[in-house]
Amino acid sequence: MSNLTHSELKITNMQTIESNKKNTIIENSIDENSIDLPDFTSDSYKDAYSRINAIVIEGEQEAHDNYVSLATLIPNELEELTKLAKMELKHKRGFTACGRNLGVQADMIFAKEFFSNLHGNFQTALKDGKTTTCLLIQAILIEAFAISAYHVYIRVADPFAKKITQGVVKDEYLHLNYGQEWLKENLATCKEELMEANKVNLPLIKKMLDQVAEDASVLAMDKEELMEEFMIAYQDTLLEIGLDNREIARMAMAAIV
Ligand code: PL3
Ligand code: FE2
Ligand code: FE2
Repeated sequence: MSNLTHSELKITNMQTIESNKKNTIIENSIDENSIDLPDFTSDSYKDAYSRINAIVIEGEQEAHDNYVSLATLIPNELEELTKLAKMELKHKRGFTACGRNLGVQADMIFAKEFFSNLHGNFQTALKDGKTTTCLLIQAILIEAFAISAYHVYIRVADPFAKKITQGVVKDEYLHLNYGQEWLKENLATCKEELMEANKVNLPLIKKMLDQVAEDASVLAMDKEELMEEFMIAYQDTLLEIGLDNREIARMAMAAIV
């Protein structure tokens, strides 16, 4: 595997200068790091990647469009929202490069369909001027989904994609934080809408997770881990917004339907 070549080279160099004991430690740590890493060149990997990569590319494009739309609902924050939207296009370019690097053609038709329900709900809320619902869908649910998935992916990604994804995930926290702070400030007036939007859209996130699980497992991403990471990110955010444990538990239960 190409990511081992550099490390193996390093060992060869070190063997001439380091003690045997030290080399054993270095070799063990390399074994641990490379354990369970998939073969990035296999047909099965590339086939699964053609859908996962498309989902991420489509997700980043839709995130861009959603922040541009949000600026029409929160016009006094046009500048900030434009900044977030621009980051999403940069993410899209990054993940497009990841697919190109592996020689994979992204299945964009599959990805559009994957997002269609959530996309529809965002568009309806936008038309009705429901800022809270739009923010919950994009800045909380989608961003928490992205953050959790990217974290799990970073552990098993090829070296090129790993670097890109590490850069992206830092930005996604800023996006999640944006939604979190707006909802926190407006909690007194938006709680009811927040609960309703969660009830409708959290089950969609769960469904999307179920749908992506099989392809993700080919990329060595574990479904349980994806779900755990998502729930941790989501619960943390709701707590920061100012909801209490009982309200959060009630909201999380919406996923079990
Ligand atoms: C928000 O800025 C972007 C939203 C993107 C949605 C992400 C969905 C993640 C699905 C699982 C992907 C695993 C990561 C693989 C990266 C090539
Ligand atoms: Fe993004
Ligand atoms: Fe984002």
